[in-house]
Amino acid sequence: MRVLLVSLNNELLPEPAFPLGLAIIAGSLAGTGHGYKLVDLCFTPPERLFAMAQEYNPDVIGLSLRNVDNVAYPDTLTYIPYYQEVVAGLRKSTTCPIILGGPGYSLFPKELLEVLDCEYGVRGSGEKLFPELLCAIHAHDKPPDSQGIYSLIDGVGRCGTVKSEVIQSRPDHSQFDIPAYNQAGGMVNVQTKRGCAFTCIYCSYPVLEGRVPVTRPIPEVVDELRLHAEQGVEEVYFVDSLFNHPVAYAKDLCRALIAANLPLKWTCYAAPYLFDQEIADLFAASGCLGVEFGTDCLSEPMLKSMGKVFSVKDVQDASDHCRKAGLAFCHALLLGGPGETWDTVQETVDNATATEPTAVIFMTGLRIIPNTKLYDISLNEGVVTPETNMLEPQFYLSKALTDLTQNVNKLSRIHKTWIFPGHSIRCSVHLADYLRKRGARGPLWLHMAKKNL
Ligand code: B12
Ligand code: SF4
Repeated sequence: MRVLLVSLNNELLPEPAFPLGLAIIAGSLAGTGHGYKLVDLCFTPPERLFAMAQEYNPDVIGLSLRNVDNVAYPDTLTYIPYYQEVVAGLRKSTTCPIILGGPGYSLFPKELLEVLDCEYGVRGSGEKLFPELLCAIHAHDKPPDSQGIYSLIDGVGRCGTVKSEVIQSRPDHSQFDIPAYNQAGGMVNVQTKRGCAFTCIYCSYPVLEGRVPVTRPIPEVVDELRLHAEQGVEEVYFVDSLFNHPVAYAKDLCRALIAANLPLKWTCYAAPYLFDQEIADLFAASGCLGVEFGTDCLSEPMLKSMGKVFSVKDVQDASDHCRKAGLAFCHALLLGGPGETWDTVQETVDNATATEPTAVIFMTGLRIIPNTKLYDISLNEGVVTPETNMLEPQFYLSKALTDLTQNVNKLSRIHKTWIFPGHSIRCSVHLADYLRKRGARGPLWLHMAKKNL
């Protein structure tokens, strides 16, 4: 069959995100006999996609939906109307079935099939299910009744927990414009594991990838990185939910990277938990430029309320270890959870400031995602009801946080290297362009100190 694969994401902030998931889907077609063409709407206007779809005349289209919205409050952005426009354009160019997939899709599998009026969806890891679904479509069979495949035509679709799955196909980058990502400050992405064992109340990552971390063989990861380095890639982002857990695996991977001596720099998400001096040193020695800690808050009662397993002291220690190792670090803060008051916010702000971070990403309001503990709390408190359309961005914000905008504006004037995405402060395409033109590469937060903003 002729398969048209499309990455719909065109969000440029905080940087263009290389669609690794779709590259893995493309890789899963190797040896299946299906041919494919790939269009990445990050750098291609939709009109070109429509023309190409008409010319290629695909038997099936696979759409990758990364983001549903920008999870930022109060300046919330939803991408659904744009997706509807793209699907409508494709429907004018072709008559073939459309399969949806990707992390955004996987959070709202039934809702998005309905809203976009597409035939099939694959929830969670797609590299095994997508070729299976193609086989079924080719044979005019009902799709396999597997947890993960949804169909409007055949009424298939079971909710349930996504199981962590080992990565089963190598990404195929051949039809992507990697130089365009480099030029726009993006990075090539690599995944070393799936799943997160922690239980933070709001988090969608275990919903998407499962609760048991499943790691890839280290030599396989190093081979993938070597291939990137040979093709001139200089910076890599590890897209793991948490790069530093399981700790022993992360340390072994760093040792393997040191031994491989690849000319690559990297950044990642990490937890400020069991982040000792040894791991900070290994990160630095293996090419790490900076670490984005999923800190969320720095007041003990709020850490507990958010389901965090670490303490304020753990965060202080992790920050010290980074500083000693020469690593840049940033705290991603998420304020406004159950029980938050301006006093607990102030405590977080004071403690975060004391760690002298390179930057802070300061988010207010928690996007409520179905199948999380926060969803249940929100139901109990009447923030949402079972009938609420959760595809429309719904946020939890503690009622005690009155005068949000004024207070955040005040904080932003004091903390010049802090970024406030939900308040559009130090987070704009204009600023990104400004920094990129001055040579900033990789995550923008690494460069916040470069200009008096
Ligand atoms: C790493 C990451 C980032 C990094 C990206 C760095 C980089 N250089 O790419 C940073 C921190 C910059 C970032 C930023 C943002 N992110 Co982010 N990010 C992630 C994360 C942790 C991993 C994404 C990833 O690459 N996964 C690895 C790949 C291999 O997996 P995958 O894409 O899911 O693909 C698999 C399946 O989905 C499926 N699949 C994928 N495509 C297709 C297509 C078809 C046809 C099929 C059948 C299957 C299929 O198969 C693939 C292989 O198994 C996810 C959470 C998560 N754990 O998934 C959030 C996530 C995707 N991000 C999210 C969001 C919202 C954002 C931001 C908008 C936040 C913001 N305001 O800044 C920005 C947008 C950036 C952009 N330009 O788009 C949300 C999206 C959901 C939503 N509510 O919309 C997520 C899910 C997290 C969340 N908060 O819930 N992000
Ligand atoms: S916030 Fe981080 S540590 Fe907590 S569940 Fe999500 S990915 Fe895991």
